Amino acid sequence: MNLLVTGGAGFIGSNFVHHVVANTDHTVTVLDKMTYAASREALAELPEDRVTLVVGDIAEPDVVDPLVAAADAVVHFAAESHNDNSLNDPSPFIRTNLIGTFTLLEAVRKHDVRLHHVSTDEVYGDLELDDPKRFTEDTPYAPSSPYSASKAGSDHLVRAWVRSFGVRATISNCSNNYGPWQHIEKFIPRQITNVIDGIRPKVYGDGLNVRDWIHADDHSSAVLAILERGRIGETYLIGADGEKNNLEVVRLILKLMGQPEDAYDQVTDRAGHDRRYAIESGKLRAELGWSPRFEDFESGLTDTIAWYREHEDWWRPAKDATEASYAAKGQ
Ligand code: NAD
Ligand code: TDX
Repeated sequence: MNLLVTGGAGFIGSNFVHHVVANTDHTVTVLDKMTYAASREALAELPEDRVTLVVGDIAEPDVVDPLVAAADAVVHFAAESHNDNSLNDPSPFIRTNLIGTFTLLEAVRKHDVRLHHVSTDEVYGDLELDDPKRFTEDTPYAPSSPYSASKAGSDHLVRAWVRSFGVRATISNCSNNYGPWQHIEKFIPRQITNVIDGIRPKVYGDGLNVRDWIHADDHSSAVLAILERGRIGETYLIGADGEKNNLEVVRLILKLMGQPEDAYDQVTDRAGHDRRYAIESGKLRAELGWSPRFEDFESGLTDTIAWYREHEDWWRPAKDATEASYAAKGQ
């Protein structure tokens, strides 16, 4: 197959491209706007006869249409992805996540091309800390932020194009990813690079918010399984039973980096901050036989810390501006 992978120069998209090259015979065309979140380095060393990068915007029909026409399947990762940025300025989230997904849907509809839409557990809103329930494919949508509302809207568009136009699509909603190549605006790489720089980690509010962590390699293997064996029109939740609160994560980062575990600051909370995410991934595991490879968070985090220590050249240019933007909000 020739796969069109949108957002393939981002954190998870680039991981997926490596996964496809290593585990299949497919060729890949990456369509990526190369925003601040993209990196060419993440796609370096891939075989040129298997992977081609096209720089362009998924919200431009003239860019999208011929690429979709030439593809056997589209895997749609491209998005504005950071909640804090969506609170500062929602407009790029509306354009990319909603208009961009609409533009892709019209192209796959016209050319009858299979689509897999990559989404997030944040579309379901949040859970109480003591709620025994986890999110399932049947949980009602209740997004909190402009980012999660735009992703929820994109999911609804995909579902409507499946039902009304017979588009051959699947959807996945995954929990929080960690691993190499994640932009340092995000929680885990922000704190690792802070510690490297001698800055105390910054935890929002009381730090008791829970995220359900999964390694990006496991997200990629799940997306490939759904693309190859998922039932058309279905949604699959992806998660690896990795619930941890933010204080636990920060304390572990500090410990693994040889610092006192209480050497962090508590800072201004995020507006509308979701309390807890938790994924029940039984459908994916039972139907498609998927299971995560990284079940030990501490060892995955140890590798991730080593990776950021070894790739300072990659993240350093973004560090000062990222921290200045947080500092302006007391974070
Ligand atoms: P990222 O911000 O690291 O990468 C996004 C990529 O999309 C970048 O390469 C960027 O240049 C590209 N892009 C942005 N706007 C574009 C446009 N208009 N046209 C073409 N390309 C564009 O994001 P990520 O963390 O890798 O997330 C990828 C996908 O996975 C997103 O759809 C996100 O909602 C979803 N997701 C992420 C997580 C997570 O924990 N990071 C969890 C669940 C789901
Ligand atoms: O400096 C920080 N301090 C802090 O306490 C940052 C950047 C974050 N946090 C908290 C907020 C969250 O409770 O850490 C948690 C994780 O924050 P993010 O890394 O911003 O992730 P989150 O908002 O949970 O969203 C992520 O997972 C779902 C991804 O960014 C989304 O793209 C994905 O859809």
